[in-house]
Amino acid sequence: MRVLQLSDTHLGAKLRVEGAPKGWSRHEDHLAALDAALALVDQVDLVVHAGDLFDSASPPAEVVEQAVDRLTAVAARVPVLIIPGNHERNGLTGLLPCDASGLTVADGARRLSVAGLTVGLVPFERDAGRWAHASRVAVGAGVDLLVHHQGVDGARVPGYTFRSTRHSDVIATPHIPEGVRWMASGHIHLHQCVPGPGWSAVYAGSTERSAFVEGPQAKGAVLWDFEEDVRWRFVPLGARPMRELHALSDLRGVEMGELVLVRESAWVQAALDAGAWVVRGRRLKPRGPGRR
Ligand SMILES: [Mn+2]
Repeated sequence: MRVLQLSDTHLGAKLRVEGAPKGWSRHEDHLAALDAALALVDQVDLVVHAGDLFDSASPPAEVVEQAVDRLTAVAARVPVLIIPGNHERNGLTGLLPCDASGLTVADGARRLSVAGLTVGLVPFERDAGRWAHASRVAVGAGVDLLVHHQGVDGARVPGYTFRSTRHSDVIATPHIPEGVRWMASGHIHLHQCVPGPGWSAVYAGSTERSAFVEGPQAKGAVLWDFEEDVRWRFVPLGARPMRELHALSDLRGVEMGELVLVRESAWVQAALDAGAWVVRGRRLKPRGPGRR
């Protein structure tokens, strides 16, 4: 059994950009990244989307329509399972068709057998205790794969490690039902595998960059293979390059259409001349003594 895992597609995300062709919207990049991930459907028996399909709880109608077109087209070929992330605080059943053949939209914890696998689905929860309760419902007598949208203890992003002791929505071993071995996780945009005692949480990461800090990160999806051994691998896919300008010399190697964060207005023209699409950032205030 082969499974395609993607998450954090953030359809409908907006960004104010100078230098891009008229009418261009950052949403096009997120849509292209979703399409690139879904193009892997030929290689799998099941698709799971681990949350944050949309960037907002009330995405524009045309964005919803584009998502529905794609998900229903894929679901006509192999089953598609999707859960809401923290960006979809009103759930997804009001936005996506729940009667479309092959598409399962789970706004609550669910356990189901599909494509020869038993899968648990747990939507994002603001509180790890609530997540623990929901995951027990989703796991029941056991699952091959638990799909969720949550930070797990030990997960990392640049300059930060998620800790359940610091944030009430971060889950750790005591929250994870016994017997759960593999988790297809969403929420954290940096692809990674977080190993725990007896379990592993595999984050596919976001399919497109949604912040400049994600500039150096590879973006893509995860392909799972459930045979006698369970194996997974990250498949890097295209994403628009992004960088932050700390000095004019950082413009070296900028690609045409690269998104460049510029905090010094005096540098904007040089960046545009280099082919960059410019995002203006606020100047950072110097941190002196006595300031925090
Ligand atoms: Mn999220």
